[in-house]
Amino acid sequence: MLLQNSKNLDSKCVHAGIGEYQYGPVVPPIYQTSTFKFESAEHGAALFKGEEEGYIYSRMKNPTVEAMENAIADLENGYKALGCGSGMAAIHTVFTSLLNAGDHVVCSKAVYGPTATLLKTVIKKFNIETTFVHASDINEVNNAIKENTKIIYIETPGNPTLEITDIEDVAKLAHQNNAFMVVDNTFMSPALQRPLELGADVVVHSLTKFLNGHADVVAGVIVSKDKALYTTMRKTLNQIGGVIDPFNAFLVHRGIKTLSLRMEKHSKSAQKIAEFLENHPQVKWVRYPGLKSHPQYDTAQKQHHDAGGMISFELKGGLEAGRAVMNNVKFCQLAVSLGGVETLIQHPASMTHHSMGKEAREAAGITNGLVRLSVGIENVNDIIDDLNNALKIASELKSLEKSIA
Ligand code: LCS
Repeated sequence: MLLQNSKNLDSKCVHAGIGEYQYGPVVPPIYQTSTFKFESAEHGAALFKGEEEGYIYSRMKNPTVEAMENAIADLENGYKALGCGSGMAAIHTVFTSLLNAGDHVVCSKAVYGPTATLLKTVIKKFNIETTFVHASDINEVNNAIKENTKIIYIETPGNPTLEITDIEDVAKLAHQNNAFMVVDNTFMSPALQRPLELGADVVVHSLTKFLNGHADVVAGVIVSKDKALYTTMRKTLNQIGGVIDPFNAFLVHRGIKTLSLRMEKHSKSAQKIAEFLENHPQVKWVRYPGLKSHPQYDTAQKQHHDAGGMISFELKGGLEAGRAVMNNVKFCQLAVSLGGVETLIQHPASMTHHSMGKEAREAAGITNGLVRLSVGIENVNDIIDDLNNALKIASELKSLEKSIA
């Protein structure tokens, strides 16, 4: 059996996208070159005309980038993928490829802050309106659709509320209305959720997160279900120029080899931490797709292979108590981004989702007290002990305040 032919995800992660190279390396070489020599003037002309396959210039195509793209397309079960310079570059390329002036977008309220801001600012400038909905409610999505709706864009689970959308149901609705269904699959990765298999047309990722997994790259990807969508977006990306570079593509491809292993560990630890938080007297609520208390637990069970590494919670003391915890963790690190091997904690209202504005945050369910945790692959007891300790300090500070007052 060819290594690439295994249907098992853990094998796919190790071997996907790897081709044959000069000298037989088991790892794709880094083709750190901006341009490629032609055999002759006629050869160069044939490449530009598309009469022959080959490499011309690294904004258009590069073998190291292509290897990583093939790996992700294989994992997502898509036609082909396009590596981008960041997750935002990928999202921007999708919008500018598929939308025309006068079109309309339906977007879930639970999205990464800058995604909403991109639609409300840059995309809006081209006379394209967006309606934001709670996409977990299919009726809300249905009611928002207009004659000119061209894209239904969802992030599931959404950042940072972890609101979950039924991909299959929304994809059906999109297609009944001649719209494209685009899913940001960053929080789950193809190891835990494959939207194209559930009817989506396009998947985007911030590769900065779980797919790379090591907090050392900023990159993105677009995976298309068919050739027509891929060709359209490839042309746009080539014109916009927001491509990934070969070294970052190499690092992402290397990260993917351990994706299945990492996602298993992230999920196992996050489940334990979510249960610890849910049982802690100072915690007001916890959102985690693996908890029965999650409002869309049944949808999660249907479309996730495991529950992932992201948790959101709020303490009884709200913002002040949350800040006290963030300022007193010693093992978890206070930083934005997510999906790396190290545990990170952050405050969406004042950090990742600040650009959305208070009103949009409140509508999306991002309370001022919400704290987000990206669970790493360290020993879970170290993470729990750290949180427990920070929660204790936070409650002592509160009681001190009370005694002074
Ligand atoms: N999509 C999701 C779901 C994200 O969480 C992010 C970044 C992006 C797209 C954009 O990707 P980038 O351009 O950064 O590669 N999310 C971040 C976060 O929650 N904290 O810092 C970045």
